[in-house]
Amino acid sequence: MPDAPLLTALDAGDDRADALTVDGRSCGYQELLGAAGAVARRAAGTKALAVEATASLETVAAVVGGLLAGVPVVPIAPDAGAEERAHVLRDSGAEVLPVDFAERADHRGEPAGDTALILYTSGTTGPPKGVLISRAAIAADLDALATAWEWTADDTLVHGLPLFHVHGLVLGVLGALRTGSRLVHTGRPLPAAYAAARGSLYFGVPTVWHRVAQDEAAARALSGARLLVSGSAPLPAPVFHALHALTGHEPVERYGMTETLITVSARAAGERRPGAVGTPLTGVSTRIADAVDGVGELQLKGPTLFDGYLGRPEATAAAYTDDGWFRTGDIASIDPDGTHRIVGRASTDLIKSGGYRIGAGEVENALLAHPAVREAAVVGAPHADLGQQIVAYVVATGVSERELTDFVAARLSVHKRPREVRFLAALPRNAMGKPQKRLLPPI
Ligand code: MLC
Ligand code: AMP
Repeated sequence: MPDAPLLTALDAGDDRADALTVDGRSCGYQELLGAAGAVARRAAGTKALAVEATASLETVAAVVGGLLAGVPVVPIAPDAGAEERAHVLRDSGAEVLPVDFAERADHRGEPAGDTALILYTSGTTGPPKGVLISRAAIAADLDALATAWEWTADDTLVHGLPLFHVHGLVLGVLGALRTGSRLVHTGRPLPAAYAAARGSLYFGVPTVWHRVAQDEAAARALSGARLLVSGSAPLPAPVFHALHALTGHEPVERYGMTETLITVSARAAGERRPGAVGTPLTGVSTRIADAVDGVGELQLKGPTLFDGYLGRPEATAAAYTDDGWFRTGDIASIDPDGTHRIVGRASTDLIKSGGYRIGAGEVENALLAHPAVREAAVVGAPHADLGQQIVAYVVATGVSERELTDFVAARLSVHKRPREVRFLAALPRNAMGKPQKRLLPPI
């Protein structure tokens, strides 16, 4: 498996001029290979390739170029602030290289490099960690998903998700280049753009599906699709039902993580239950640990798992049980017929907002870097559109909510900014002086 090429469709010789459309610009596989070849030549021999992951053909060419060169690709959120960007570049040693989509070079035949991607993702505390994702894991995941969703070269995949995470990049770009399906990336995941693309297979996070369900004309236009897929956060049952009513499709929900890729999914040919994420993909084993009434931590084994956190052996070891299962930190149950349900997270310090994973500690540290802030506690509050929204409780004087929000947006990235800031005289603490988030005033 590691020696087999990852982007099999690219080598298959198909050259539809519009095999790929990103934010309104189209190209065929030969053009993409040429532009990627030019990137690969430049990247050859570097430690890792940093890619400014805008929604553009340049990003796709850069990622494919890194893969052709056998150099790990490190996508960076285009709105990443100075602090976050510096951390990712320092930690990975990745180089930023110019990408010109008009350049062409021949550089075919993927080498058998191990690490395809290093994706940075937040933990409960500290700065984001680099997740090492191998070619073999990506290939195994995409093949299992192609089977589960009956995803083929006859599909047109449509989405508008960011290209620096598993959902938009691994499934949404590499998936198309492995299965050979046409790809239409809409630039942003707007309901009207999804409707106009007339695809067969659609990907979205629950926030996107919530917005589609609120735009009746856009939703009805999706009735001609084959499959609507939701993931990255729990799809609320009302959104499931609204999509069904408007599009005629029950959405397929699937569950994943940066560290594991997608591991559990409903099937194209199977039942789709609101509030459930289906059954394990081919090769994936699951168990519920320390279950109370059948509910406990979901643990996993399988070929799609990561190769560790870059340079953090202790964090990698802590992510596994003594008997070798990956600890997801998600709380789940399994129905008698094997259908999995994700019912929550073990730690409230990992927030999911709009499908983005955000560590409370990272936002707290950013707030504490502001000279006016003495104390900070960050939580995820339930939110109808975003799933959770980031709320910051701060002890601070002489600074406005807007200033603090902008400070975090500029230092980390826009999606990590608190959407609401509450000023307190002091944080609630226990006798040991530790802040007690559950005693914070309700939002
Ligand atoms: C607002 N803006 C600011 C700002 N406040 N800009 C600078 N500073 C500030 N203080 C601007 C933004 O630049 C943007 O401008 C606009 O406000 C809206 O930005 P937003 O608030 O971030 O958009 P929002 O509507 O909240 O986004 C919703 C969303 C997004 C669904 C589009 O959350 C999203 O793309 N989510 C996908 C996340 C994802 O792919 N996760 C997958 C993880 S992988 P402008 O002008 O640009 O509008 C994974 C594994 C798995 O989980 O299982 O899949
Ligand atoms: P990330 O590392 O950004 O990929 O986030 C992974 C987390 O997203 C998981 O640990 C889950 O908490 C959450 N997640 C992904 N898909 C689903 C889903 N279908 N239902 C509920 N939670 C999900």
